Amino acid sequence: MTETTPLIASPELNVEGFTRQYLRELTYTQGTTLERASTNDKYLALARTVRSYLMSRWNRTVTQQYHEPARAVAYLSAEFLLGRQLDNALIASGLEEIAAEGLAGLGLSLDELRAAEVEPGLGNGGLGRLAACFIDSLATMNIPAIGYGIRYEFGIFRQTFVDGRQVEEPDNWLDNGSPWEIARPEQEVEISFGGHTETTTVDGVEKTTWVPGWSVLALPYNYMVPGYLNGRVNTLRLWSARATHAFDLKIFNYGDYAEAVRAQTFAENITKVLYPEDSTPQGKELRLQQQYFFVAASLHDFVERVLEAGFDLHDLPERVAFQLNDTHPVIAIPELMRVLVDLKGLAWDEAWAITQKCFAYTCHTLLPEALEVWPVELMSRLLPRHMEIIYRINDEFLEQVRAKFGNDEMLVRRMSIIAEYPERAVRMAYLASVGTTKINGVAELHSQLLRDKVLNDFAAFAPEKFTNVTNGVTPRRFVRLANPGLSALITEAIGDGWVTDLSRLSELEPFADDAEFRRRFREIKRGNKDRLVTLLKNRDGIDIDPDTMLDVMVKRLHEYKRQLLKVLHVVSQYDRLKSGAIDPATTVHRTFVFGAKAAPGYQMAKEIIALINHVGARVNGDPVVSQALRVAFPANYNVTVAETLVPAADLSEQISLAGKEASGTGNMKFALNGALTVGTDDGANVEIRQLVGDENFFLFGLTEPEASAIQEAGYRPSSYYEQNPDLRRVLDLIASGEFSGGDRSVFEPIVSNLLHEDRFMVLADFQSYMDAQERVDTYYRDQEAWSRSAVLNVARTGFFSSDRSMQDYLDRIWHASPVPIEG
Ligand code: GL4
Repeated sequence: MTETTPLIASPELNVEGFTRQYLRELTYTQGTTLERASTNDKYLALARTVRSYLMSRWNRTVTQQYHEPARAVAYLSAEFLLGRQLDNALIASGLEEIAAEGLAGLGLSLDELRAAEVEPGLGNGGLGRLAACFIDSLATMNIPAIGYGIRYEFGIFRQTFVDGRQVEEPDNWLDNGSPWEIARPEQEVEISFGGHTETTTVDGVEKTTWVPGWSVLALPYNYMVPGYLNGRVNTLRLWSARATHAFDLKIFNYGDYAEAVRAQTFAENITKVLYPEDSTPQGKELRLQQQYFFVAASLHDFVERVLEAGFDLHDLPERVAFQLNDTHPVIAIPELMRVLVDLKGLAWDEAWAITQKCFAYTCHTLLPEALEVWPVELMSRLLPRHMEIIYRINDEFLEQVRAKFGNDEMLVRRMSIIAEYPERAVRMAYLASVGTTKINGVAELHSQLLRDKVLNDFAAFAPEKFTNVTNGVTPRRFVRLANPGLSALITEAIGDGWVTDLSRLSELEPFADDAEFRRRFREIKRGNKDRLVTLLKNRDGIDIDPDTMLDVMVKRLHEYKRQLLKVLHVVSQYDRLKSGAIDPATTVHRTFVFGAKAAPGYQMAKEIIALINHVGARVNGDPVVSQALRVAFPANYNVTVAETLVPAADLSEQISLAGKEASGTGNMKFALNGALTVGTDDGANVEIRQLVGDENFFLFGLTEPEASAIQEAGYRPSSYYEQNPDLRRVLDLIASGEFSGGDRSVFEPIVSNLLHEDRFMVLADFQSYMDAQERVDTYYRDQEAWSRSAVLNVARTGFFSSDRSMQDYLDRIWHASPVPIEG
């Protein structure tokens, strides 16, 4: 492709240029005046102004990509939890100060307009946020990459509390306009479902075709993914469902207008809403439709581009690495086979070799219930051709298993992609293991447990496929933007190279022993707490005291993460303060901050939310206890809140049962911002502790082998209750109705579950956790020692940059290289 568009210069990168462009956007795109404009008008004009600075880079990147022979990374993910776009675009374009000054010149405040942005909540939690960090890093590292996902009309629900209980409200994030996306209706793709297959013999060769029953259109929306000050702007392409025109027309011709509109709605349902379960999929038909919908559209999109650029499909593995973000996009494997064999006429074996080389799979869980499984009945009805392809993949795979291990039918049954019980179903993690070149876990311990437990047969069959890539977080959003004070201090000490090379934080190490540096570090932490005070006051009407230790547990509400263990600690402190066992005047004052959404159908999680809120109300309302303790549980925790909360935290709670949290990424964000961690030996906590050192980390709890051994021997939680008087007091207090207005029935299910089942061993770890919290208090009294440890946490956790994660993927899995943008 030759570029014929004359180069339109970007607006000038100075205050005059910015102001001119801003007024242009306000006048000609928003159609208003400075005097009349609403806050939303002013925000939209600002977003478009910033976007205009990145537009020519975006065009240049896309054009160059068409010609490039380089291997591209295509990251397939059902979730991208992007967070607000404006700030990131401002720093990526170098406009931060210019914009602030330009707006001030017009009597506007950048901070105020910033606050008008509604974040796109197109993910549930860590998995979706990880995808967003990864595409940021790929752009910053100059890797030709594209993200493919779903443009949900409603993202993760908005959480509110009514009487302390979670109530979900729709997240209509598109309502006020969406200045960061560009629709490309001319590039829409038709995606089919249902129907049946037909096999015919042509010249002695059998050929199967799919005769689908219905179809919808996938309409792409492009989002910019700007690299940090490097001239590259990659693309995130999110698909939205529309009814096909043909479908409409047919019904319109019958004169049934209402029916035609209904069909439209039916089609658009596919991308209507993000499923709000994190780690506990519900196996809903619409979810499989979503998965196939975005994956088929994305493969088509990429394959057609490769063909248009004149490449041969046999070379597809040299053109692309498709990364499957968990099992959600795994239906891409049979889909690529269908495209290559049925549509492009390649022989099966040839197509299979290509497919395996193109795909790699990341597993993000250890919970058996999180591994997606689709009933054969459903798969056959919705995707009959794919079901046939999966059967053939499975038959050939099981032949190889027999060839390698002999006729061990138990093993064959265990490894079959098709489960037989409790119903015939496709195990997507197994399909992913068979159809890819590489399988990775997301932290060392997790990858080890994948090999040893979850996928052990597959690891025995193809050990070379298994690898680890420890997760990371983007330092642009989670340090540079979220913590401007600390960023400036770091830059003053070691220069600004750390923003794109976070390993350089190690140069801060000597400053841990510098009293003046520590003092400034504390001053910044205190300033960050003040920012949080303002946020919680304005957003939630919550008052917190910035002079207390900020003890934070924010993450999805899940039993394995053990918010309950944290509650038991709060209740224990409440009890000791009330009974006079500790003195509110002399004890360390803490504010416990919780943030957590529960999947709407997850009853126990919702009960735990109610318990936290009820305990919080009691603690905060008690004249004695509240002198020393307060609980803050702002509703609707999201990326935006995290950006203010994380830099303010003193203590990071990472207290999952060992062997259950695949990695965690919040743990990294807190450590990088100078919070100390109280944590179990789980997920990436293991690596954090190894890096920061035992003396700068509060470790507690069973190890994974210990927990497994107890479970195997028969775990009896009530024995801990019987033997530990402190634990007994805490559970009895909850059971007594102390936190439920005297009503003993309210939290009975929680207490009874702990005593009789306690799947995640809260009671087993209770005492060890209490002891760790004692150590926290003691250490916190020595502010010099504490801030020394905090600085060392920052200096030693540069490893957890998502740039490093991306480099590991590049070296171990993708084998793609950077391509600088010219011009
Ligand atoms: C998760 C894991 O639970 C979490 O530990 C991990 O950090 C994250 C990203 O790898 O993926 N898996 C699922 S499902 N949701 C997650 O957040």
